[in-house]
Amino acid sequence: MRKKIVAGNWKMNKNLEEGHQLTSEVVNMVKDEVTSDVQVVLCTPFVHLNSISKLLAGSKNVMLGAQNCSEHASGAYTGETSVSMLKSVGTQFVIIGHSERREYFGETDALFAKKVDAVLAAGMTPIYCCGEKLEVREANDHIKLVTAQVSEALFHLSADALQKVVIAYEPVWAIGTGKTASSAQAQEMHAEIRAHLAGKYGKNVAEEITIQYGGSVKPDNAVEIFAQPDVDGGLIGGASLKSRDFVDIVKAMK
Ligand code: G2H
Repeated sequence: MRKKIVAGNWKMNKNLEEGHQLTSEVVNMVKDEVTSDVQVVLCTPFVHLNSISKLLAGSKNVMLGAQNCSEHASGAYTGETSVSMLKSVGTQFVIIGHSERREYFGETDALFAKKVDAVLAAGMTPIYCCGEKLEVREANDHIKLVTAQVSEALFHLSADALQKVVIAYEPVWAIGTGKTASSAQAQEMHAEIRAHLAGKYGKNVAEEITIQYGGSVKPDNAVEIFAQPDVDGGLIGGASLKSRDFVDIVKAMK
């Protein structure tokens, strides 16, 4: 049985005090209300990780994630954050390949492959994001593009290593726009990604990989999206900034 994981991606939001408050609310609500075995991850800004890690210490199923990392181990890389730094403050997950990193910071699949290696070598879980822009979907090239993103960043891994990776499918046209993929569009792409993994690693390995959906997930659309057989959780941006909305989304993952 693959793991169900709902992760909040706070992006560049919340100062430290606000982040502590949001974390405490989420931890308490999850403890009181979440009965399923879903794992919850809070991907906070770097500067909050150390102190939020302490707030999560007593929580069984709320874990800590970062939103990026350097591909380098250490050294003269001004402004960068290494995987060992992240690990040393209790980080368990690292988002890699988010479309905002692709679009605004020029990051490529070749770079993501290195970052995935660094995260795995440090003993953390990469959440590797893939997804197409609107013009790619309109040209009906979305499956080709997304499966290529998966191959280029992940297919150098051994089967053992791949099984430690989480994939997040996030159609770019649905990110922060209020538009979501329909549950059928999400299911179609998740099944295509899983078939692509199976083609390289075999069906048994592919069946073990958690594939999250991301892109304007809200409490009122989460139930239908999460009910799809190949959707194993969500990567939640805007709606993760309010504890009530985020925990309602977590509860939609059965
Ligand atoms: C996609 C998602 C979180 P939102 O970027 O990764 O954000 O839910 O705001 O569309």
